[in-house]
Amino acid sequence: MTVLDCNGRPLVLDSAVVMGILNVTPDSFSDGGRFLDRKSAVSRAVAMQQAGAAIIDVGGESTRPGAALVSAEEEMERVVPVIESLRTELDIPLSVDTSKPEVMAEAVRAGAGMINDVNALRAEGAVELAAELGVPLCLMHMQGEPRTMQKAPSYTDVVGEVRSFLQERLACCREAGIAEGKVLVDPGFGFGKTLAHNLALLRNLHRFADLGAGVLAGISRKSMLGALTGRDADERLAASLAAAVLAVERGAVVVRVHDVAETVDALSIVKAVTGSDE
Ligand code: 7PJ
Repeated sequence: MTVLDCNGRPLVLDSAVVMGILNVTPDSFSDGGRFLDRKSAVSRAVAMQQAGAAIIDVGGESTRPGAALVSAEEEMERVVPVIESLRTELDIPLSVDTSKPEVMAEAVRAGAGMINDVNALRAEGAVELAAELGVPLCLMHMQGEPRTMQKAPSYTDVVGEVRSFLQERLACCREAGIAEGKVLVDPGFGFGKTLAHNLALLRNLHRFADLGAGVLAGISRKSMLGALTGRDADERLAASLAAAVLAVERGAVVVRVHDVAETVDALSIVKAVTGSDE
């Protein structure tokens, strides 16, 4: 049995699980900032738990292409009170989607049980801090930075390069004393990638499974699905479910999604057919 101890709450990864996305940003593209207010953030998270989410990912910094930078203070004001409330209202673990060490520290103090960093702990002091905080981590690959990453993504071998990057970040964590079993890796769909890059990564996702870390995939409602279907973000449910199923078939153990109930249903079919719990 694979269990991550997320600040006292277990995340069981014997079969693929759903991470529900809770954006607490005023400009987040998929919920338009409607959940900024703490009470509605909490009720949305409770609904995601009831729908079968195994963990809720709380993010206060929009990382969509071209998004404005947010100060650590502003980000903390957005996420810390929400994490404090969720810690008492929910039973499942919480993760914090941040790249800033100050936010990581405050969020874990407030009850977050995982650090999900789209920058893979490359900020000054982040690896050492993560080792000290002791919670599980998700290391994501990104080429460039959110403001400019979609301008000219370029790779000669996208799968090999993303894999090497994650391997290097895992080694860095190991050297800092972080147990390998505590770390998830994520190729970072849409973060400095063209449609062709994203498709190559999804097609070859099984190649990340042998890095010695669980694989997390975040494809829900992303623009790669819009490019393939011609649909706006709020009409990408079917495409998101197909992507989640394909990712889990290729070894993903966590899928980060907006539509929790639907994804849980889809994954129950994958589990029944592939026997991924055996
Ligand atoms: C991801 C994320 C992702 C991980 C975002 C969005 C953009 N964290 N945070 N993986 N994406 N680990 O949800 O569209 O793909 S924010």
